[in-house]
Formats: sequence, C-alpha cells, structure tokens
Amino acid sequence: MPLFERAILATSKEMSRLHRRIFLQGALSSVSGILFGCEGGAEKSASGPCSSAFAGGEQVAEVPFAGEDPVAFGTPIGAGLDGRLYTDLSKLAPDELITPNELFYIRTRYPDLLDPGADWAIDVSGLVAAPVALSLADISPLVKPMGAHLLECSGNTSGGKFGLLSACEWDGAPLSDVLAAVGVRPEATRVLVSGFDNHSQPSAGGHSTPGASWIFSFDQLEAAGAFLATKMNGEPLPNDHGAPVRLFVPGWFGCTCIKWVNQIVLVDDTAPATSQMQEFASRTHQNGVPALAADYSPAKIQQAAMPIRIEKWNVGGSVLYRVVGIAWGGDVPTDDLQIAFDDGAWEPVEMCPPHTQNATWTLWTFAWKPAQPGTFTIALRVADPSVPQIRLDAGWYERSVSIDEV
Ligand SMILES: Nc1nc2c(c(=O)[nH]1)N[C@H]1C(S)=C(S)[C@@H](COP(=O)(O)O)O[C@H]1N2
Ligand SMILES: [Mo]
Repeated sequence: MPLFERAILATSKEMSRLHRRIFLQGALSSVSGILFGCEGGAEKSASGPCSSAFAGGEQVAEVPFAGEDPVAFGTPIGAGLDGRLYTDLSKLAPDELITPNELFYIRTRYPDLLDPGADWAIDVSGLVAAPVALSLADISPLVKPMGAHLLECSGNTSGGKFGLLSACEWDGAPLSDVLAAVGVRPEATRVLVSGFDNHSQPSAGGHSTPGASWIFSFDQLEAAGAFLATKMNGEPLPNDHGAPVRLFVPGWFGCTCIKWVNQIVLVDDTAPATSQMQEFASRTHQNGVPALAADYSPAKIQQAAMPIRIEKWNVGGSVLYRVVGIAWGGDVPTDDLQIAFDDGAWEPVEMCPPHTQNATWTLWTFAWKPAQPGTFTIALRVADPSVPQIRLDAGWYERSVSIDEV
C-alpha cells in the first residue's frame, strides 16, 4: 500500500469509526427501489416536477470543501505503483457523467519495464486440458460493447478529494466466453487473473506490493459480468489503464480490475489468497485477512454517496445553498438517500428525473438553508438500514464546508 494511503487509513477518524460501526452492524440484506438523478431547475419528469427552489435565482459562487488539501486534478503524478491521476468529481453534470480517458483516474502507471511494442499473450494454465497462450487475435472476436461502468479505488479518500473514482464506456470480451474457449477441467472452481506489475522503482517505503492478481469463483465472475476490457470510450485502452487488456469486474473495487493481464490460472477452493488480496483485505472490508481465496467475500462497492459541489445561490435576494452529490454502488438502485448536517435531522435529497441504474453514478441535489454561519459536516445515508452501506455507516465519504453567509 502506498505510504500516503496507509497513513490516511491508519490515522483517520474514518477508519476508527469504520471499525467501530462494523462491529455494531447487524445482518445485512438488500432492498430495491428506484434511483433518481436530478439537476434541479424546474424540469418535468415522469415522477413529477423537480424542485423549483432555485427557479429564477442565480449561482453566485462555489464554496470549497473545508479541510481538504488541494489536488492537481487531471494530471498524472508520480511513477509506477505510486503513480496517480485524480478525477475532479466537482465537474460532474447531467450531460457530463462519462469521464474522458485523459481525465479517468489512475492508480499505478504504465510499468516502465513493459515494452509497449511487444506482442501480447495471456498464458492460461492450471486446471485446464492443456496450457495455452491467448493472443489478442484470439480474444478480439469475443469483444463487444459492455456499457458504462464506474471504477473506484478501494483506497479512495479525502486526501485525493475522493478523485480515485471515474466512469466510462467499456468494450471487452466476457471472461466466461474466454474461459469457455480454453478447456477448463471439471475440478476447477476458481480463476486467478494476474497482470504485469514489474516496475524498476519500488513503491515508496515498499508499501504497495507488486504482483497484481485476484481470484474469483466462476459464480462471482458470471454474476458481476466480468470482462477482459480492450477499449475505454471507444478508444484502445490507454497505457496507464492496462493496455492492451485489463480485467473489469462491474460493481467491484478497482483492486480486482487487474491491468496488463498476462496470466489466467484455473484453480480450486484450496488456492491461497494472492498477495494483492491480502494487501487489500481491509480496504475491501474482509473479515481479517483470510488465508484462502475461497474465504474472501466479493470485493463489491456497497451503496455509497457523497457531496461533490456546494453552490451558493442568490434566489430573490436571499442566500440559498445547493448541495450537489453523487450516489453509486450497491446491488440495487435506491431513491432512499438522506442528508444530515452536523448530526442534525436526516432529510431526503432530491433524485429526479427517475434514474434506474447503478452501474455508474447518479446525481442528487439538496436545497440547503443553514440557520447560522459555521462549519458543517455533511453525512449521507440510505434510510433503510437493511441496505448494505458499510462506508456510509463509517462516515468514509463525509465532507465539511464552512458557510460565512446565510
Ligand atoms: N497490474 C496492475 N493492475 C492493477 C493495479 C496495479 O497496481 N497493477 N492496481 C489496481 C488498483 S488498486 C486499481 S484502483 C485499478 C485502477 O485502475 P485505473 O488506473 O485504470 O483507474 O487498477 C488495479 N489494477
Ligand atoms: Mo485501488
């Protein structure tokens, strides 16, 4: 783990609260609903008019989040395992919900020991009839559009203004189709996917372990619709995003989405967890650090939400704030999202017009009239406690804002 990620996680109140709340949490199950995405104004939708709270008003400023260090958005920073690019989520708007490739977040840059000109092969071995090397030509007939999906780094924190989160259109070959072509033996139950990860410079302090790989059950791959991605937004995968081929597991954290895939091994339930699974056990909310891959729960992104922008408006001569945010993750879209300021009452945010997918993020808004100036911490939750929301419970995505005029 990179030093800064570890420092943030080890020392933040988020983590201690996370642990406390995990212990307090009861049994979880999922519940359905419909998620609405909205950009205020007076547009009509199938579910009725959106809020008119800002009708006739004008935005006069954007209020920055308090206590967050500045981030150089959209610029690759650092090299190798410590290389990053942060996406500026504050710019999201109803017609700008797909991240352009050059602004898509990066966690680990193109390995300098990888030759971009070399022929690519994925070695398939383990519990197969015969080991085989798949070329890109073998995979390309299986490639098709896979739709828009969001990717989030499990180490996405306020230190990077939560910018290790992006969404784009993907093309790829369903992993189940690829496996169907390689002669899997009946005793195989799981798949190890591994990527090139050799960098001449180790991660600072050796905290991010090279050797990206994750093990999935066939059921997990099938349920998630995992694919070997070859394109982002219609373009061949950029080098920093895993060119020429990476794994994408919709709904799972980025650490499972192995870049520069060069090895697939068919294994069974006795397979030990990979070093990467162990490294990311706590960030993917595992119960300890299980020794066997079979004992890892799916590294899925549970229902999450956060504010991305606080707009200051003048509406008819009085000041009104517009909190704009996103909701993402979870098994089923929900419109049940609520907001609270400084442990005050929970109030519903507005999600309209109707929005019915959670493969990517959904915008929501809230018209906010603080009673007095001050610094406020903004919390979100899904009101139904049976919806798994481990990071919301922990305050992981809470952000603060200082209001000087009401
Ligand atoms: N080979 C390799 N694959 C990798 C990683 C890595 O370090 N090496 N990092 C993982 C992590 S932690 C994340 S969050 C995603 C980031 O993908 P992106 O840089 O395309 O956004 O890649 C994953 N795949
Ligand atoms: Mo990550």
